[in-house]
Amino acid sequence: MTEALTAAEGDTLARARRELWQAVCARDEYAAARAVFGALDSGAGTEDVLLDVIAAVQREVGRAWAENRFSVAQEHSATAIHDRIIAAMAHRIPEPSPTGAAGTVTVACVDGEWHALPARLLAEVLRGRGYRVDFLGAQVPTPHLIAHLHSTSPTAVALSSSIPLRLPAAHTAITAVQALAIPVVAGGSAFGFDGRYARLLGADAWAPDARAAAELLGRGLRRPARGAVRQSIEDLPHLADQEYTLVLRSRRQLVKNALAGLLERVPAMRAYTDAQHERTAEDVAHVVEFLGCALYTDDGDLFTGFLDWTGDILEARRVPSRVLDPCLVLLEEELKDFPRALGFLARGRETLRRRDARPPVPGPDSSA
Ligand code: B12
Repeated sequence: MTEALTAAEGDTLARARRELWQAVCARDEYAAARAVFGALDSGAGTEDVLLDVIAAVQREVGRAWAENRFSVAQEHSATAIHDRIIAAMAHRIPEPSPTGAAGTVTVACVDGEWHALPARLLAEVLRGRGYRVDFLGAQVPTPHLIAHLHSTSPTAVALSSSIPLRLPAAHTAITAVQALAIPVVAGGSAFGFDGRYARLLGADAWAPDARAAAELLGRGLRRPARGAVRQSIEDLPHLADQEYTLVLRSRRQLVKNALAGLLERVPAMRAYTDAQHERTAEDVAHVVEFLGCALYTDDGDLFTGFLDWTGDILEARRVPSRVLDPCLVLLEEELKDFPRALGFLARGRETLRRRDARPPVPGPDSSA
């Protein structure tokens, strides 16, 4: 929230947040538009409405889904409403000059990244600050991004990613854009709450949110030297052990073997419905992918953080997080010659054990 916000503006934004939340819960796009445009008509700033109303409600949507209060369809509906409201707001902002008084910024999501809304919010904030924004949206394949930049030569590229699984693709994009002597600012939750993965992958800058990104771009970014593409291994020497490459190459077989092993060792699975089998397959694939990502970054926290997050999601759906343990055991057996992977899997199992040992949270009907 901006410090300069007056109490009246704060009230306006708090009211808009409440009304927008109610509107998306009711899947009522007209009420959502009234909440947002009402706040703007009462004098709230566009940037504050984008970040302190829409982004705040969108994060609440994420929490509601994680806690099993919102279905996937409700989350999709809320996101779609926000998307359309942001588009309608965009056309109330005066058009920046053709070159952009402050410069041109290409805003793109990393290859494979579907979370376009955080990038869209950033794009609108930058437009409001006088930048000409070239918004490329979700999952932009790196070769297409590079071909595009050859003809557009922006002042900077803002790369967005929300899910850490996209970090290897982000690395490829960062180094390829920098080879064109265009600086890259990275952002979105994939890069870590403190930007640690943006630094690890050699981005020129990182910002935690759209306001900080605009301020950072306003101070100017140094152009990287034009030259050859840096190889991943130059930034990440641990990749020399090939563990990441081998796990990546065999990931389909790893998932298949883990699922077969689970069927053998977890008798309850034999009674699973097709939908339960499908969800288990998704969870196992996710475990393998996050393990691969931890190997890429050599960061065990990335794997244990994922297990903690999955544990919360499962427990909100009344499934104990310890159901993940047999999958980690099977992967330990499959990856017995991979010391880094074994270290991450051991830490992962410890995370699950610690979760299991926690005292149960009293439910609403608890008499304690
Ligand atoms: C909407 C949504 C989706 C939609 C996205 C639609 C769209 N058009 O964007 C869909 C349905 C596609 C989706 C899919 C998935 N999602 Co999703 N999704 C979300 C949700 C609910 C909201 C995302 C959002 O818009 N956030 C709001 C904005 C405001 O977020 P923000 O990060 O704070 O943005 C600010 C900064 O990050 C910054 N910023 C953003 N980009 C940039 C770039 C630069 C350069 C800079 C400087 C700054 C910057 O500025 C923004 C504004 O200040 C989040 C929950 C959440 N809390 O975010 C989950 C979430 C991100 N999704 C998640 C997951 C797991 C998935 C799936 C894997 C689900 C699945 N099993 O299929 C897939 C993955 C898809 C993929 N390959 O990318 C998890 C990720 C967990 C994790 N361990 O990382 C989350 C956190 C859900 C949760 N609560 O657990 N998702």
